[in-house]
Amino acid sequence: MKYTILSFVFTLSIKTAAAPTELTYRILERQSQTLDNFVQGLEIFQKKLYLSSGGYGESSLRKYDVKSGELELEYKISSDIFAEGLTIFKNQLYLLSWRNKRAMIFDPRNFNLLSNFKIPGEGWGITHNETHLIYSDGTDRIRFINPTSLKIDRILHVKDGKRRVKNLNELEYINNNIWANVWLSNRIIVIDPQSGKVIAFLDLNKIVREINSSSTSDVLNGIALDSNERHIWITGKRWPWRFKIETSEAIPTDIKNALK
Ligand SMILES: [Ca+2]
Repeated sequence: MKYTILSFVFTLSIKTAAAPTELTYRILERQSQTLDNFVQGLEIFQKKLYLSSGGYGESSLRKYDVKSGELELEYKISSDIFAEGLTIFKNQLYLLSWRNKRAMIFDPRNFNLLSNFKIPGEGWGITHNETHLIYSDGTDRIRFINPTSLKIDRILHVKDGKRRVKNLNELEYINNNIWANVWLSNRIIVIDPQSGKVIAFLDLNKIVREINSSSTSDVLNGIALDSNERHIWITGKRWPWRFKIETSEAIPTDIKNALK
């Protein structure tokens, strides 16, 4: 009897403290990428791939055709700005700066600079859901910006179990969750946007090892959802390739609910 109770308690604690689910993937396609792409932001909008490249004096916005992979448009960012993540929301392109405490708004068609607004600290990665711009600052914090007032409505702290996950970098909103690169990690994590819990992850160690063995590339960074919910482009800073991958099924709702 005692054993039964203990074993029940043990099973329950395992369930409530369940580890994030590992997603699997397969590579569908690879496209070559020039090594001057110091990738900070990656997003697909209307069959074009938008990429922001960082560095002082070398930051730029680039637009590639998704199908052919050809560069169609480039805009050089002012040399005092280190460009970070980007996202396109309601036909406006938002670009973060790393340490200027500013985000810029561009017309994605021609990269005309429309305006800018203040952010409280560093900018790293940015994405959006249907109502908010969502960005990271290199800590465990993810902020939700109201796109009308440009004020911060909510701050989420990201945790894997009890551990805070810092260095959150490039982001992508996929299937009602926030996918994030973690700076210096070969994993992409999947975050529940209500609780901040890491509910799944994708281990890209194999791709990173292949890249590192053939070039002097930097870390994994860049996630862009293609038109299909399970087709995702991933890349890294100064990587010679970007990869289109297909991930395993979206996380089942019962697992997601059990983790809340
Ligand atoms: Ca992205």
